[in-house]
This record gives sequence, C-alpha cells and structure tokens, in this order.
Amino acid sequence: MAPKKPKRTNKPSPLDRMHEAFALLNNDGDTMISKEEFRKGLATVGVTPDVADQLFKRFDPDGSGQLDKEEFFAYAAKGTGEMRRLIRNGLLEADEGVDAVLEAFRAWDVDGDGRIDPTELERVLVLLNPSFTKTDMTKMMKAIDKNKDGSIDYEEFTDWIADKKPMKK
Ligand SMILES: [Ca+2]
Ligand SMILES: [Ca+2]
Ligand SMILES: [Ca+2]
Repeated sequence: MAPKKPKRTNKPSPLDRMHEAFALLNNDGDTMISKEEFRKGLATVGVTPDVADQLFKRFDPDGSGQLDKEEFFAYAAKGTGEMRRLIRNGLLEADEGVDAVLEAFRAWDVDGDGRIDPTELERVLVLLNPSFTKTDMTKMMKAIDKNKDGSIDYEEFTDWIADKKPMKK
C-alpha cells in the first residue's frame, strides 16, 4: 500500500473536531464528560441547562451521568440536531423578562463587538455539532448573513431564529 501523500490543508478533520470538542468540554481533564461539564460547555453557546440535560440523556443510554469517549463521539457524529431548534427550545423555557435571543446572541458573540464572525460561529459549531464540515459552516453563514458582509449582526440572528423568509427587495 503506497502511503497517501498528506493533503496540504489546514482544515481539521471531523475526528480532530471531535477531539477538540471533547477537550473543550472536559474541564477536569479526566476521560469522561460529566453532566455538569456538558451543561457548562453548552451554556457558553447559549443552550439552557434543561435542553443540555435532554441532549445528555440521549447520549448517555446507560445513565451513568458521564459520557465516555465512545458515547461522546456518538454525540459528535450526530450533533445536536438542528441548531435553530435547539436555541428555540431554550427560548420556550426562558423566564419571562429574559430576552433569550439576546442572551444566545451574546453567548455566540465572544468578543462582544455586536457581530458574530465566522470564527465565533465555528466555536459554536464545534460544541454543538462537532462533525460539521467547512461546507456546513459556509452554508449556515450564507443562510444567516443576509446582507453578505461576512458576519452576523443581531437583526440577522433574530431573523434566523424566527425563520423569517427573506424579504424581496
Ligand atoms: Ca471530565
Ligand atoms: Ca464578535
Ligand atoms: Ca451580516
């Protein structure tokens, strides 16, 4: 078998992504993701604890309260499902008076400049859908970034969450 020439590309493979996500979530550096670590990690991208618990349950069939690497990779391969639905589910649970859309936006906008750039979106994707591809990300960016300036502003974000059809100009 001739060894394949390594591709000169800087894009991480899905497996790299999974390891990256695992490391991001695994605060105490042991071999498992605890429910607490999972909740905390997902909270940084605007996912409410209740929604995080539901997800956790789905990938922890033995109910041990810990995701081992195998269970975690099952999560990573499937992802969280539709991200918009995930944020919306959180919205339904939000307390009155809390603007959950704004909270989610702030969670995604790490540097707080009022726009979500591709790097910030990538961080969200690594945690919520680790097996995503560059194409997935480009598609998502395109779908949300209506004025095509390369980043997502608050208005574009709320429109996307609300799934408003783009208005014909
Ligand atoms: Ca851990
Ligand atoms: Ca930003
Ligand atoms: Ca934009």
